[in-house]
Amino acid sequence: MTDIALVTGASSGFGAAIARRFVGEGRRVIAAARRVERLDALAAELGDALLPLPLDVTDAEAVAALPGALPDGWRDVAILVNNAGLALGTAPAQEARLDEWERMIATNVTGLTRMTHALLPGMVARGAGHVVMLGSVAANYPYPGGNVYGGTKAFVQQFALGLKSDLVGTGVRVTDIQPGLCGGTEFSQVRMGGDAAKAAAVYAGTTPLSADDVAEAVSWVVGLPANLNINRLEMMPGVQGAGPFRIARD
Ligand code: NDP
Ligand code: 8X3
Repeated sequence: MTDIALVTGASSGFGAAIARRFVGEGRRVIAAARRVERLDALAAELGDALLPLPLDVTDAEAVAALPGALPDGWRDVAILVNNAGLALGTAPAQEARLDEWERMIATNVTGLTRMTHALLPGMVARGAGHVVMLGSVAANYPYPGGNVYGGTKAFVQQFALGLKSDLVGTGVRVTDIQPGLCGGTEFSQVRMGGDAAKAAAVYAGTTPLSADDVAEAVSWVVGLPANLNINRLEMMPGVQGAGPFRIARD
């Protein structure tokens, strides 16, 4: 019996790369996202080992019903990858849009929390499982315009550590993967409201991480012996580092 992984946000970027990597390693993957045609394309590429699952993680009822709604043979989810998430905007807090802040919280915090709440009891009952979060370096290092996005990822980090504490002795592992600058996904397109030039400028003149780098990290943490839990894994490209404090002078 192969492990079943449920990956949220599998229609793009990290989620699609993780789904491909897991299927390549012999796992079966439930690929969840809102853009069903993307998931269908992934299923056409990867075959029966991938089950497309139309899901909006901000839909409380759909997430709560998920464990019972999965088809027979797909219910024993051993690995949950809480990857669905987004940043919206780079404006300073005093100029930011409240609806964008609320959408980041609804997806990155509330959606991720509900997914975990829905699938964790099954893992504990089976005495094995792994919850992998896609956090960010933004949890650890503030930067101008990162305000609520960084706040959501700080929640993810502390939630993951809290889960780890609760789950001691249950056989369920928890890991927060914290990537830095990563190109080749739709993250910056989404953040810049679809402005392709602004999104491209984020990576201009750099060699950032790739989605495959992140998938490799996820694959590594879940493939480790069951007695070994990586709590947090922070990863940056060589071209990135933390900046200094900002000081306004007269
Ligand atoms: P992408 O924009 O390429 O992918 C985001 C995925 O999330 C999409 O598949 C999207 O699918 C899904 N998603 C968004 N909202 C929802 C929702 N309400 N319900 C279900 N799925 C949703 O971004 P990345 O792959 O780059 O990012 C993935 C994760 O990694 C995010 O949590 C992000 O914060 C984090 N991250 C990204 C970094 C980067 O530099 N790229 C660095 C560090 C962390 P759909 O629209 O089809 O629903
Ligand atoms: C995405 C990485 O540095 O843009 O989480 O916040 S960063």
